Amino acid sequence: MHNLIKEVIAKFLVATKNKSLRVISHFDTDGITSAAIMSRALQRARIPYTLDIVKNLDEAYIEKLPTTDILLFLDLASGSLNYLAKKPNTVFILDHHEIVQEIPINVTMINPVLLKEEPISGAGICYLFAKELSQQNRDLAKLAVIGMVGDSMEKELTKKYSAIIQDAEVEVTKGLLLYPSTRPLDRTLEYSSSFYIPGVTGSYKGVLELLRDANINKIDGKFKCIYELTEEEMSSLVTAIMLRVKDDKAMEAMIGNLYLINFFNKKEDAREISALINACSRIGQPNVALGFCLGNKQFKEQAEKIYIEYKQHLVSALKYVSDTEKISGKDYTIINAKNNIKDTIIGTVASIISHSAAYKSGTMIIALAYNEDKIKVSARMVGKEGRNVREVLTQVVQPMGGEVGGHPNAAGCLISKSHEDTFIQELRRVLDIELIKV
Ligand SMILES: [Mn+2]
Repeated sequence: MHNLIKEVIAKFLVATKNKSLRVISHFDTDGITSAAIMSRALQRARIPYTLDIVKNLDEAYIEKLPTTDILLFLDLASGSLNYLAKKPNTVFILDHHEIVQEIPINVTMINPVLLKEEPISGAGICYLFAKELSQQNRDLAKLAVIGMVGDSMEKELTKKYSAIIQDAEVEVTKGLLLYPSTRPLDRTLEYSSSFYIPGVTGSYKGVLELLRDANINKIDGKFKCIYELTEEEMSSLVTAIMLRVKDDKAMEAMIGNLYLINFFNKKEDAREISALINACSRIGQPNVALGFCLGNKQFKEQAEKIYIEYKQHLVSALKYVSDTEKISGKDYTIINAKNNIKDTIIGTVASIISHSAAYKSGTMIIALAYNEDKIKVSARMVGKEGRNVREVLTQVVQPMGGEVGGHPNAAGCLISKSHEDTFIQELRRVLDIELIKV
Protein backbone atom coordinates (compact mmCIF):
# COMPACT_ATOMS: atom_id res chain seq x y z
CA MET A 1 0.00 0.00 0.00
CA HIS A 2 2.90 2.32 0.77
CA ASN A 3 3.98 2.65 -2.87
CA LEU A 4 0.42 3.19 -4.02
CA ILE A 5 -0.05 5.95 -1.44
CA LYS A 6 3.07 7.69 -2.74
CA GLU A 7 1.81 7.51 -6.34
CA VAL A 8 -1.64 8.75 -5.39
CA ILE A 9 -0.23 11.68 -3.43
CA ALA A 10 1.86 12.78 -6.40
CA LYS A 11 -1.23 12.65 -8.60
CA PHE A 12 -3.37 14.37 -5.97
CA LEU A 13 -0.95 17.30 -5.55
CA VAL A 14 -0.94 17.95 -9.29
CA ALA A 15 -4.71 17.56 -9.63
CA THR A 16 -5.57 19.94 -6.78
CA LYS A 17 -3.27 22.74 -7.91
CA ASN A 18 -5.44 25.85 -8.48
CA LYS A 19 -8.58 23.73 -8.43
CA SER A 20 -11.27 23.60 -5.80
CA LEU A 21 -11.20 20.47 -3.71
CA ARG A 22 -14.26 18.94 -2.10
CA VAL A 23 -13.78 16.33 0.62
CA ILE A 24 -16.74 14.03 1.31
CA SER A 25 -16.73 11.70 4.30
CA HIS A 26 -19.05 9.31 6.09
CA PHE A 27 -20.98 10.30 9.25
CA ASP A 28 -19.90 7.44 11.52
CA THR A 29 -16.89 7.52 13.85
CA ASP A 30 -14.51 6.13 11.24
CA GLY A 31 -15.72 8.71 8.70
CA ILE A 32 -15.50 11.63 11.13
CA THR A 33 -11.98 10.71 12.24
CA SER A 34 -11.02 10.24 8.57
CA ALA A 35 -12.32 13.76 7.88
CA ALA A 36 -10.47 15.17 10.90
CA ILE A 37 -7.16 13.61 9.84
CA MET A 38 -7.56 14.82 6.26
CA SER A 39 -8.67 18.33 7.29
CA ARG A 40 -5.61 18.88 9.44
CA ALA A 41 -3.28 17.37 6.84
CA LEU A 42 -4.70 19.57 4.07
CA GLN A 43 -4.46 22.69 6.24
CA ARG A 44 -0.83 21.92 6.96
CA ALA A 45 -0.16 21.32 3.26
CA ARG A 46 -1.94 24.63 2.49
CA ILE A 47 -4.44 22.95 0.20
CA PRO A 48 -7.84 24.71 0.45
CA TYR A 49 -10.91 22.47 0.58
CA THR A 50 -14.57 22.27 1.50
CA LEU A 51 -15.92 19.38 3.56
CA ASP A 52 -19.23 17.48 3.46
CA ILE A 53 -20.21 14.80 5.99
CA VAL A 54 -22.93 12.52 4.60
CA LYS A 55 -25.04 9.66 5.91
CA ASN A 56 -24.86 7.82 2.60
CA LEU A 57 -24.04 8.45 -1.02
CA ASP A 58 -26.95 8.29 -3.41
CA GLU A 59 -27.17 9.04 -7.08
CA ALA A 60 -29.01 12.37 -6.56
CA TYR A 61 -26.24 13.66 -4.25
CA ILE A 62 -23.46 12.67 -6.64
CA GLU A 63 -25.32 14.17 -9.59
CA LYS A 64 -25.50 17.55 -7.84
CA LEU A 65 -21.77 17.78 -7.07
CA PRO A 66 -20.19 20.67 -9.04
CA THR A 67 -18.44 19.30 -12.12
CA THR A 68 -15.42 21.59 -11.66
CA ASP A 69 -14.44 20.24 -8.22
CA ILE A 70 -11.77 17.68 -7.53
CA LEU A 71 -13.56 15.09 -5.36
CA LEU A 72 -11.95 13.25 -2.47
CA PHE A 73 -14.12 10.58 -0.82
CA LEU A 74 -13.18 9.17 2.59
CA ASP A 75 -14.54 5.96 4.13
CA LEU A 76 -17.16 5.62 1.39
CA ALA A 77 -17.80 5.63 -2.40
CA SER A 78 -16.46 2.15 -3.18
CA GLY A 79 -20.06 1.13 -3.74
CA SER A 80 -20.96 4.16 -5.88
CA LEU A 81 -18.48 3.79 -8.72
CA ASN A 82 -21.14 3.55 -11.44
CA TYR A 83 -22.54 6.95 -10.44
CA LEU A 84 -19.07 8.49 -10.31
CA ALA A 85 -18.28 7.14 -13.77
CA LYS A 86 -20.94 9.49 -15.17
CA LYS A 87 -19.19 12.56 -13.72
CA PRO A 88 -16.50 14.54 -15.55
CA ASN A 89 -14.66 15.15 -12.24
CA THR A 90 -11.29 13.84 -11.19
CA VAL A 91 -12.07 11.60 -8.23
CA PHE A 92 -9.92 10.23 -5.39
CA ILE A 93 -11.23 7.58 -3.00
CA LEU A 94 -9.65 6.43 0.26
CA ASP A 95 -11.92 3.65 1.43
CA HIS A 96 -12.05 0.09 2.74
CA HIS A 97 -15.51 -1.06 1.68
CA GLU A 98 -16.36 -3.80 -0.77
CA ILE A 99 -15.87 -2.95 -4.48
CA VAL A 100 -18.66 -4.40 -6.60
CA GLN A 101 -18.34 -2.32 -9.78
CA GLU A 102 -15.58 -1.66 -12.24
CA ILE A 103 -13.28 1.23 -11.37
CA PRO A 104 -13.92 4.08 -13.84
CA ILE A 105 -11.00 5.88 -15.49
CA ASN A 106 -11.67 9.16 -13.65
CA VAL A 107 -11.27 7.43 -10.27
CA THR A 108 -8.03 6.89 -8.33
CA MET A 109 -8.50 4.66 -5.33
CA ILE A 110 -6.66 3.44 -2.27
CA ASN A 111 -8.53 0.46 -0.87
CA PRO A 112 -7.01 -2.58 0.90
CA VAL A 113 -9.68 -4.77 -0.77
CA LEU A 114 -8.26 -3.82 -4.15
CA LEU A 115 -4.74 -4.68 -3.05
CA LYS A 116 -5.94 -7.90 -1.37
CA GLU A 117 -4.27 -6.62 1.79
CA GLU A 118 -5.19 -6.99 5.44
CA PRO A 119 -8.21 -4.90 6.50
CA ILE A 120 -7.70 -1.34 7.76
CA SER A 121 -10.33 1.28 8.59
CA GLY A 122 -10.95 4.45 6.58
CA ALA A 123 -9.21 6.56 9.22
CA GLY A 124 -6.24 4.18 9.10
CA ILE A 125 -5.85 4.75 5.35
CA CYS A 126 -6.25 8.52 5.78
CA TYR A 127 -3.58 8.47 8.46
CA LEU A 128 -1.09 6.60 6.26
CA PHE A 129 -1.84 9.10 3.49
CA ALA A 130 -1.40 12.07 5.85
CA LYS A 131 1.84 10.69 7.27
CA GLU A 132 3.22 10.29 3.76
CA LEU A 133 2.26 13.91 3.01
CA SER A 134 4.19 15.09 6.04
CA GLN A 135 5.79 13.46 9.08
CA GLN A 136 4.28 16.33 11.08
CA ASN A 137 0.96 14.50 10.77
CA ARG A 138 2.13 11.70 13.04
CA ASP A 139 0.28 13.47 15.85
CA LEU A 140 -2.96 12.42 14.11
CA ALA A 141 -2.33 8.70 14.73
CA LYS A 142 -4.65 8.57 17.73
CA LEU A 143 -7.55 9.60 15.51
CA ALA A 144 -6.78 6.56 13.35
CA VAL A 145 -6.96 4.36 16.45
CA ILE A 146 -10.36 5.85 17.35
CA GLY A 147 -11.61 5.21 13.81
CA MET A 148 -10.40 1.62 14.00
CA VAL A 149 -12.27 1.07 17.28
CA GLY A 150 -15.33 2.80 15.79
CA ASP A 151 -15.46 0.25 13.00
CA SER A 152 -14.82 -2.64 15.46
CA MET A 153 -11.58 -3.54 13.69
CA GLU A 154 -9.51 -3.69 16.86
CA LYS A 155 -10.00 -7.42 17.48
CA GLU A 156 -7.03 -8.57 15.42
CA LEU A 157 -4.10 -6.24 15.47
CA THR A 158 -2.51 -6.45 12.05
CA LYS A 159 0.98 -5.25 11.21
CA LYS A 160 -0.27 -1.95 9.81
CA TYR A 161 -2.18 -1.26 13.00
CA SER A 162 0.68 -2.13 15.29
CA ALA A 163 2.66 0.61 13.55
CA ILE A 164 -0.19 3.12 13.86
CA ILE A 165 -0.64 2.22 17.54
CA GLN A 166 3.02 2.86 18.09
CA ASP A 167 2.77 6.28 16.40
CA ALA A 168 -0.27 7.09 18.54
CA GLU A 169 1.47 6.20 21.79
CA VAL A 170 -1.55 4.16 22.79
CA GLU A 171 -1.45 2.01 25.88
CA VAL A 172 -2.93 -1.41 25.18
CA THR A 173 -4.03 -3.65 28.07
CA LYS A 174 -6.32 -6.63 28.38
CA GLY A 175 -9.51 -6.42 30.38
CA LEU A 176 -13.26 -5.94 30.54
CA LEU A 177 -14.51 -4.01 27.55
CA LEU A 178 -16.96 -1.90 29.53
CA TYR A 179 -16.21 1.71 28.77
CA PRO A 180 -15.00 4.13 29.80
CA SER A 181 -12.33 2.06 31.51
CA THR A 182 -10.85 5.37 32.68
CA ARG A 183 -13.67 6.44 35.05
CA PRO A 184 -14.77 5.03 38.43
CA LEU A 185 -16.23 1.53 38.09
CA ASP A 186 -19.61 2.28 39.66
CA ARG A 187 -20.49 4.92 37.05
CA THR A 188 -19.12 2.86 34.18
CA LEU A 189 -21.22 -0.13 35.22
CA GLU A 190 -24.38 1.90 35.71
CA TYR A 191 -24.14 3.58 32.32
CA SER A 192 -22.66 0.70 30.41
CA SER A 193 -24.46 0.75 27.13
CA SER A 194 -21.92 -1.40 25.29
CA PHE A 195 -23.00 -4.52 27.16
CA TYR A 196 -26.21 -4.99 28.99
CA ILE A 197 -25.79 -6.65 32.39
CA PRO A 198 -29.15 -7.74 33.78
CA GLY A 199 -29.93 -6.10 37.12
CA VAL A 200 -26.87 -3.87 36.90
CA THR A 201 -27.08 -1.63 33.84
CA GLY A 202 -29.21 1.38 34.77
CA SER A 203 -29.48 0.42 38.45
CA TYR A 204 -27.06 1.94 40.95
CA LYS A 205 -28.31 -0.45 43.65
CA GLY A 206 -27.52 -3.40 41.36
CA VAL A 207 -24.07 -1.94 40.68
CA LEU A 208 -23.24 -1.77 44.38
CA GLU A 209 -24.43 -5.36 44.90
CA LEU A 210 -22.24 -6.52 42.04
CA LEU A 211 -19.19 -4.72 43.40
CA ARG A 212 -19.83 -6.15 46.86
CA ASP A 213 -20.02 -9.66 45.37
CA ALA A 214 -16.74 -9.03 43.58
CA ASN A 215 -15.24 -7.79 46.82
CA ILE A 216 -14.20 -4.48 45.30
CA ASN A 217 -14.38 -1.58 47.72
CA LYS A 218 -13.99 2.16 47.53
CA ILE A 219 -10.57 3.62 48.16
CA ASP A 220 -10.63 7.15 49.58
CA GLY A 221 -14.35 7.33 48.84
CA LYS A 222 -13.95 6.33 45.19
CA PHE A 223 -14.02 3.15 43.15
CA LYS A 224 -11.05 2.32 40.92
CA CYS A 225 -11.27 2.50 37.13
CA ILE A 226 -11.24 -0.73 35.11
CA TYR A 227 -7.73 -0.13 33.82
CA GLU A 228 -6.46 0.28 37.37
CA LEU A 229 -7.77 -3.08 38.63
CA THR A 230 -5.29 -5.75 39.67
CA GLU A 231 -5.47 -9.09 37.89
CA GLU A 232 -7.18 -10.58 40.92
CA GLU A 233 -9.79 -7.81 41.11
CA MET A 234 -10.44 -8.07 37.38
CA SER A 235 -11.04 -11.80 37.61
CA SER A 236 -13.41 -11.54 40.59
CA LEU A 237 -15.32 -8.78 38.79
CA VAL A 238 -15.58 -10.99 35.69
CA THR A 239 -16.88 -13.85 37.86
CA ALA A 240 -19.51 -11.63 39.49
CA ILE A 241 -20.68 -10.39 36.07
CA MET A 242 -20.68 -13.95 34.74
CA LEU A 243 -23.16 -14.97 37.48
CA ARG A 244 -25.56 -12.36 36.10
CA VAL A 245 -24.91 -12.79 32.39
CA LYS A 246 -24.96 -16.61 32.47
CA ASP A 247 -23.69 -16.98 28.91
CA ASP A 248 -20.15 -18.01 28.01
CA LYS A 249 -20.18 -16.47 24.55
CA ALA A 250 -21.55 -13.12 25.72
CA MET A 251 -18.96 -13.12 28.49
CA GLU A 252 -16.14 -13.90 26.08
CA ALA A 253 -17.17 -10.92 23.95
CA MET A 254 -16.80 -8.68 27.00
CA ILE A 255 -13.08 -9.29 27.32
CA GLY A 256 -10.41 -7.94 25.03
CA ASN A 257 -7.90 -5.16 24.45
CA LEU A 258 -8.40 -1.76 26.03
CA TYR A 259 -6.94 1.19 24.14
CA LEU A 260 -5.95 4.10 26.31
CA ILE A 261 -5.07 7.30 24.53
CA ASN A 262 -4.10 10.76 25.60
CA PHE A 263 -6.81 13.16 24.49
CA PHE A 264 -7.06 16.80 25.60
CA ASN A 265 -4.22 15.95 28.01
CA LYS A 266 -6.21 13.26 29.76
CA LYS A 267 -6.06 9.47 29.69
CA GLU A 268 -9.13 8.37 27.78
CA ASP A 269 -10.63 5.10 26.60
CA ALA A 270 -10.66 5.02 22.78
CA ARG A 271 -14.03 3.19 22.85
CA GLU A 272 -15.58 5.99 24.87
CA ILE A 273 -14.23 8.68 22.54
CA SER A 274 -15.49 6.68 19.58
CA ALA A 275 -18.97 6.39 21.14
CA LEU A 276 -19.01 10.12 21.85
CA ILE A 277 -18.14 11.00 18.26
CA ASN A 278 -20.77 8.58 17.01
CA ALA A 279 -23.44 10.05 19.32
CA CYS A 280 -22.80 13.64 18.17
CA SER A 281 -22.91 12.68 14.54
CA ARG A 282 -26.01 10.52 14.93
CA ILE A 283 -28.06 13.28 16.49
CA GLY A 284 -27.15 15.49 13.52
CA GLN A 285 -24.10 17.39 14.83
CA PRO A 286 -21.16 15.97 12.86
CA ASN A 287 -19.48 19.40 12.96
CA VAL A 288 -19.32 19.20 16.77
CA ALA A 289 -17.79 15.72 16.52
CA LEU A 290 -15.26 16.99 13.99
CA GLY A 291 -14.32 20.04 16.08
CA PHE A 292 -13.88 17.75 19.07
CA CYS A 293 -11.54 15.48 17.07
CA LEU A 294 -9.48 18.49 16.06
CA GLY A 295 -8.98 19.53 19.68
CA ASN A 296 -11.36 22.51 19.88
CA LYS A 297 -12.26 23.16 23.54
CA GLN A 298 -15.66 24.71 22.86
CA PHE A 299 -16.72 21.80 20.69
CA LYS A 300 -15.44 19.45 23.36
CA GLU A 301 -17.83 20.93 25.93
CA GLN A 302 -20.70 20.73 23.50
CA ALA A 303 -19.84 17.17 22.49
CA GLU A 304 -19.70 16.01 26.10
CA LYS A 305 -23.10 17.50 26.83
CA ILE A 306 -24.63 15.77 23.82
CA TYR A 307 -23.01 12.49 24.80
CA ILE A 308 -24.20 12.50 28.41
CA GLU A 309 -27.77 13.06 27.28
CA TYR A 310 -27.43 10.38 24.63
CA LYS A 311 -26.12 7.86 27.15
CA GLN A 312 -28.90 8.62 29.59
CA HIS A 313 -31.45 8.08 26.81
CA LEU A 314 -29.81 4.84 25.84
CA VAL A 315 -29.68 3.43 29.35
CA SER A 316 -33.29 4.34 30.11
CA ALA A 317 -34.30 2.85 26.76
CA LEU A 318 -32.56 -0.42 27.68
CA LYS A 319 -34.26 -0.41 31.05
CA TYR A 320 -37.61 0.24 29.36
CA VAL A 321 -37.07 -2.73 27.07
CA SER A 322 -36.14 -5.04 29.93
CA ASP A 323 -39.15 -3.96 32.04
CA THR A 324 -41.77 -3.86 29.32
CA GLU A 325 -43.92 -6.64 27.92
CA LYS A 326 -42.77 -7.93 24.53
CA ILE A 327 -44.38 -9.98 21.79
CA SER A 328 -42.47 -13.22 21.68
CA GLY A 329 -42.71 -16.27 19.49
CA LYS A 330 -40.33 -19.08 18.80
CA ASP A 331 -37.02 -17.46 17.76
CA TYR A 332 -38.33 -13.92 17.61
CA THR A 333 -39.12 -11.01 19.90
CA ILE A 334 -40.96 -7.87 18.88
CA ILE A 335 -40.53 -4.75 20.98
CA ASN A 336 -43.04 -2.03 20.19
CA ALA A 337 -41.61 0.96 22.06
CA LYS A 338 -44.06 3.44 20.48
CA ASN A 339 -43.17 6.86 21.96
CA ASN A 340 -41.04 5.47 24.80
CA ILE A 341 -37.79 5.28 22.81
CA LYS A 342 -36.57 7.85 20.31
CA ASP A 343 -36.43 6.64 16.72
CA THR A 344 -32.84 7.93 16.44
CA ILE A 345 -31.59 5.37 18.96
CA ILE A 346 -33.93 2.42 18.37
CA GLY A 347 -31.39 0.78 16.02
CA THR A 348 -28.63 1.10 18.61
CA VAL A 349 -30.95 -0.30 21.27
CA ALA A 350 -31.79 -3.30 19.05
CA SER A 351 -28.06 -3.87 18.44
CA ILE A 352 -27.15 -3.79 22.11
CA ILE A 353 -29.96 -6.19 22.99
CA SER A 354 -28.91 -8.57 20.22
CA HIS A 355 -25.39 -8.66 21.72
CA SER A 356 -26.62 -9.14 25.27
CA ALA A 357 -27.10 -12.50 26.91
CA ALA A 358 -30.84 -12.00 27.29
CA TYR A 359 -31.70 -13.76 24.01
CA LYS A 360 -30.43 -16.98 22.60
CA SER A 361 -28.53 -17.20 19.35
CA GLY A 362 -30.80 -17.38 16.29
CA THR A 363 -33.45 -15.06 17.78
CA MET A 364 -34.66 -12.23 15.55
CA ILE A 365 -35.16 -8.96 17.45
CA ILE A 366 -37.53 -6.43 15.89
CA ALA A 367 -37.83 -3.05 17.60
CA LEU A 368 -40.32 -0.32 16.66
CA ALA A 369 -40.34 3.36 17.62
CA TYR A 370 -42.56 6.24 16.51
CA ASN A 371 -41.21 9.02 14.36
CA GLU A 372 -44.11 11.49 13.98
CA ASP A 373 -46.54 9.84 11.55
CA LYS A 374 -44.08 7.06 10.77
CA ILE A 375 -42.58 4.11 12.58
CA LYS A 376 -38.91 3.27 12.50
CA VAL A 377 -38.34 -0.48 12.44
CA SER A 378 -34.96 -2.02 13.34
CA ALA A 379 -34.29 -5.72 13.10
CA ARG A 380 -31.25 -7.63 14.33
CA MET A 381 -30.21 -11.26 14.48
CA VAL A 382 -28.77 -12.59 17.72
CA GLY A 383 -25.61 -14.51 16.92
CA LYS A 384 -24.34 -15.34 13.47
CA GLU A 385 -26.86 -17.91 12.31
CA GLY A 386 -30.56 -17.58 11.75
CA ARG A 387 -33.05 -15.96 9.43
CA ASN A 388 -32.12 -13.33 6.89
CA VAL A 389 -33.69 -10.36 8.69
CA ARG A 390 -33.56 -8.11 5.64
CA GLU A 391 -35.54 -10.66 3.62
CA VAL A 392 -38.09 -11.14 6.37
CA LEU A 393 -38.66 -7.37 6.64
CA THR A 394 -38.85 -6.98 2.87
CA GLN A 395 -41.46 -9.69 2.62
CA VAL A 396 -43.63 -7.94 5.21
CA VAL A 397 -43.07 -4.34 4.18
CA GLN A 398 -43.15 -4.50 0.40
CA PRO A 399 -46.94 -4.96 0.07
CA MET A 400 -47.59 -1.91 2.29
CA GLY A 401 -44.98 0.27 0.61
CA GLY A 402 -41.58 0.93 2.08
CA GLU A 403 -37.93 0.29 1.39
CA VAL A 404 -35.78 -1.98 3.53
CA GLY A 405 -32.09 -1.24 3.90
CA GLY A 406 -29.29 -3.13 5.57
CA HIS A 407 -27.67 -6.54 5.73
CA PRO A 408 -28.82 -10.13 6.32
CA ASN A 409 -28.22 -9.79 10.08
CA ALA A 410 -29.13 -6.10 10.59
CA ALA A 411 -31.80 -4.24 8.67
CA GLY A 412 -34.33 -1.48 9.06
CA CYS A 413 -37.15 0.42 7.42
CA LEU A 414 -39.72 3.18 7.85
CA ILE A 415 -43.42 2.38 7.69
CA SER A 416 -46.50 4.51 8.01
CA LYS A 417 -48.00 4.66 11.51
CA SER A 418 -51.36 3.63 10.07
CA HIS A 419 -49.79 0.24 9.29
CA GLU A 420 -48.69 -0.46 12.86
CA ASP A 421 -51.12 -3.31 13.60
CA THR A 422 -50.99 -4.79 10.12
CA PHE A 423 -47.20 -4.77 10.21
CA ILE A 424 -47.00 -6.62 13.52
CA GLN A 425 -49.69 -9.14 12.50
CA GLU A 426 -48.06 -9.77 9.16
CA LEU A 427 -44.59 -10.01 10.70
CA ARG A 428 -45.76 -12.64 13.19
CA ARG A 429 -47.51 -14.56 10.42
CA VAL A 430 -44.34 -14.62 8.29
CA LEU A 431 -42.11 -15.56 11.22
CA ASP A 432 -44.44 -18.37 12.32
CA ILE A 433 -44.78 -19.75 8.79
CA GLU A 434 -41.05 -19.71 8.23
CA LEU A 435 -40.71 -21.79 11.31
CA ILE A 436 -42.98 -24.48 9.86
CA LYS A 437 -40.93 -24.55 6.64
CA VAL A 438 -37.78 -25.18 8.64
MN1 LIG B 1 -15.18 2.72 7.91
